[in-house]
Amino acid sequence: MIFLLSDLHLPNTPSSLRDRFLAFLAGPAREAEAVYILGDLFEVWIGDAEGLSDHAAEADALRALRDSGVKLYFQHGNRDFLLGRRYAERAGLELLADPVVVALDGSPTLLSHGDRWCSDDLAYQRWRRFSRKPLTQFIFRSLPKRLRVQLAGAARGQSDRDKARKPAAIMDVNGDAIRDAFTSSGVRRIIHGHTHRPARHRLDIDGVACERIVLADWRASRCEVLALRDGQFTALSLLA
Ligand SMILES: [Mn+2]
Repeated sequence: MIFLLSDLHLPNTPSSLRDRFLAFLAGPAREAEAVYILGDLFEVWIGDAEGLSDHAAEADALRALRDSGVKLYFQHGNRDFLLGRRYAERAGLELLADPVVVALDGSPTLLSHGDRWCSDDLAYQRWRRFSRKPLTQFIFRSLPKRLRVQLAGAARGQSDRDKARKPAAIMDVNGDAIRDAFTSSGVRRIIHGHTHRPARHRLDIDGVACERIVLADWRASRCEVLALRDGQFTALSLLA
């Protein structure tokens, strides 16, 4: 069995979502061959030093799961793109490129956080390019913690205001971007998160039946992971 999840947006304060994630790692995840985390596991990430202290519980639980033989993969989201090697090594996470093709149950599958395909949102794509530059990240990392906290808060505030203001359609993936992703990668299946629009979309790409699966974001009323077993996808709810 393989589990895929994204967009948990775990805060660095006590939260039922964090408890449910830890319970998942100690429980159902133990049955898996691999767990793929497709970004935005954490709500905010200003650096690994802070992450190692704020999210020590998650690092310990992930590490224990990895040590039990479950492979753990992590792709960066737009909230936790600064998660680095230090935290990844401590937690036993293998960092994946975005996008990346992996064989899931023998079927090549393109995995991504998904924000790259929201290409109608030009302002967001500008921010994305800027924030992913090595120089930007180098400068950010060298700032004092107080300033990094402030900047991360400002970026989140801007993103929340934008979300309230922008038409819903531009915050979804762009159809042409998805078509390009299918044709350039040659896969028949894409799995991503980010848009908070969980669904399974069937598409016809140049006469080939393809599928795009969107993972569910977590909230108090919905904590679910996608399970893949014997070629079948099912959503597993973690609300007891
Ligand atoms: Mn996201």
